[in-house]
Amino acid sequence: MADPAALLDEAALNAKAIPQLDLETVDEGYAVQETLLARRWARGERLVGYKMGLTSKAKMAQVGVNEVIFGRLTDAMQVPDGGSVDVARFIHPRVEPEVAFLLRDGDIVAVAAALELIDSRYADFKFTLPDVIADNTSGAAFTVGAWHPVPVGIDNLGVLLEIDGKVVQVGSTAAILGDPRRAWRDGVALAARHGVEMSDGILLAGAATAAVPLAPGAHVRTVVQSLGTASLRALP
Ligand code: OOG
Ligand code: MG
Repeated sequence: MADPAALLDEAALNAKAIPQLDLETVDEGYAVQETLLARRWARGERLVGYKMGLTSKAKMAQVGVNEVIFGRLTDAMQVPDGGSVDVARFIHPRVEPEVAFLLRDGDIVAVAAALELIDSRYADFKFTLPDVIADNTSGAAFTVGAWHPVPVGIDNLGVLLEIDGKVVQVGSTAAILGDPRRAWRDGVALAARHGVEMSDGILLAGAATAAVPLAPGAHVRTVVQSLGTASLRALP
């Protein structure tokens, strides 16, 4: 078989879906993710953080995979808050509301509302657990709102996702493993088991609601109670 990391990399670069790889194990998935990222570091991209995936029941149900996963965020994936993103670069982009942590030396130093744009490189957005891990957990782009000091409780904050001013998803940070800080703790442990130290940079805790298709021209905003907003516009 062709190098799975090369297939995934080219699928993303050409915005052209590929068939599922049918990798067999989680370890194999993370090994392919590592090789995929190595191709991006070689093109000059830089690591800016990490993302957790499938930390809520809504997300697990949407994609039919029931395990928490982690991926990497690069500088090329970051869109400034209120900025624009060319969705023609993606295959079948979806957007979801996130809570972002800023990590320094293994501690959380700030928190923000965020948006994640996911785009499975697999046809029909269908994959197994090892395959989605290999695909850097469908990561495509993200936007982080203004950083805030960490409020005392962040385990039950209301979350709204709006498209063109209309609310399309409603949830609570409680949906994220009961508390987004648990996504951080579990994420650090999971990453460590796979040889990755998740101690500095941005960490997306995983979406509290299902993801929504992102169409050209759409204006997307999330509001997280006490944490403010994050927004982006899909270019027409
Ligand atoms: C996998 C990525 C999941 C999240 O927030 O749960 C994720 C996918 O849904 O394609 O980013
Ligand atoms: Mg996500």
